[in-house]
Amino acid sequence: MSDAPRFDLLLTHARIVSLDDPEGGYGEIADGAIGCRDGRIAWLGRHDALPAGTHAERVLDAHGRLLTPGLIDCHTHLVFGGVRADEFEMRLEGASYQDIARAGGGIASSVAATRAADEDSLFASALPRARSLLHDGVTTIEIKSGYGLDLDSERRMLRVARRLGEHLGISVRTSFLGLHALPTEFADDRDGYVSEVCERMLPALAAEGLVDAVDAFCENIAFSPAQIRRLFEQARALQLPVKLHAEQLSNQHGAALVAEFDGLSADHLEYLDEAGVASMARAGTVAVLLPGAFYALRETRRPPIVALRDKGVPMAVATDLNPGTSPLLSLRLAANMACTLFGLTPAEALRGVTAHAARALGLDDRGRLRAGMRADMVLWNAHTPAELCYWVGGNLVEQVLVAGATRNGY
Ligand code: DI6
Ligand code: FE
Repeated sequence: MSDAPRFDLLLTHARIVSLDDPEGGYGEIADGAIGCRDGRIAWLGRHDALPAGTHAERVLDAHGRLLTPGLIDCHTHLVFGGVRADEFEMRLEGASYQDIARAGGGIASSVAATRAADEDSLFASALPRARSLLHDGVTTIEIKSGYGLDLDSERRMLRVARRLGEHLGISVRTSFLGLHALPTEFADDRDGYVSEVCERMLPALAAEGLVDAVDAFCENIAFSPAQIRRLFEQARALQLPVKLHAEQLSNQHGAALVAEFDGLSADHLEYLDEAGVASMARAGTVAVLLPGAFYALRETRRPPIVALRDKGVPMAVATDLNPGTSPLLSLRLAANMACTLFGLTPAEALRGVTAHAARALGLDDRGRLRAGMRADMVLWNAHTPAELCYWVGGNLVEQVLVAGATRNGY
């Protein structure tokens, strides 16, 4: 009996939705079991195929409930000072996002509030936002900088992001978004700010281990493809992966640029054209769909879902949680919106918040349930996978496991 498996945790009688299906289906096992050892999935299969003599330190009976990979929010800006509900009111009265940005509001107002906040107060304000995501079964969160726009303030944001991960016992991946907006002290010198970001801020923050990826905002109210190319060249020299806010408000051909640098993802994409889709398909760059921003800005132009699907571009879905364009605190609601507003199927939306979100972060150890993967899993008070996209709001989570352990942080 010496080769009978021994597990730290054995989940029994689960309706497993592995999302590990090359055809793009749910990858379901109706009455499944999963054995975990040392934080990883050691065995997965039909319950009645469990090897004889299996021993487990702890057994959790799922009673037929749905089990999925932990959700992954691969695009957030959840660390910031202040709130911008006033801009919500202005937009309801007819002002556009661009009008507000040009008048000195928008990102600039979050920059002022973020610069004024010390590390502890930034942490305290971000914590409940991160917890909201956790309540939806999120086990990995990407967090961007980009409201500091000077070295010390960007560092403070990234340190807070790391601290949130440690405090909550989840994975946090950081993206440096220095080229998010132009800080007032460089108002007449956009290229000077690009140099500051490329030559000083990025190398310093990367050397401190605070940067997992490099992002930028490619837009006529932000930075041009030529400026972003300089940043991406620096990222390449530092061996850091890149991603990009691309084609959100207009077509700047940002998706082709990030694909040229073998980028992890191009995000937003409402104004993406056929050539951009083709570049992403060639490079394997993930399309990160952000229906929260589409909804909040009352955008009418949708990302080209049919073309992305036809060309086999993997589609992820994220909250874009930020104070301006997407004050959205639920990834499951983002998945619902991706179906209702963009026309994804529930299977696509679920892959979008798991397997494809992992890929958008360059992580190959999570997002699907299979032997060898991290044991990040959610047990839901739901019986069919489509339900996870169908309910609008509410709390469907029964239990969350991070690396095989019940998550702390509530
Ligand atoms: N696109 C967005 O939707 C957010 N950033 C970006 O590049 C908006 C950020 C904000 O308005 O604070
Ligand atoms: Fe964003």
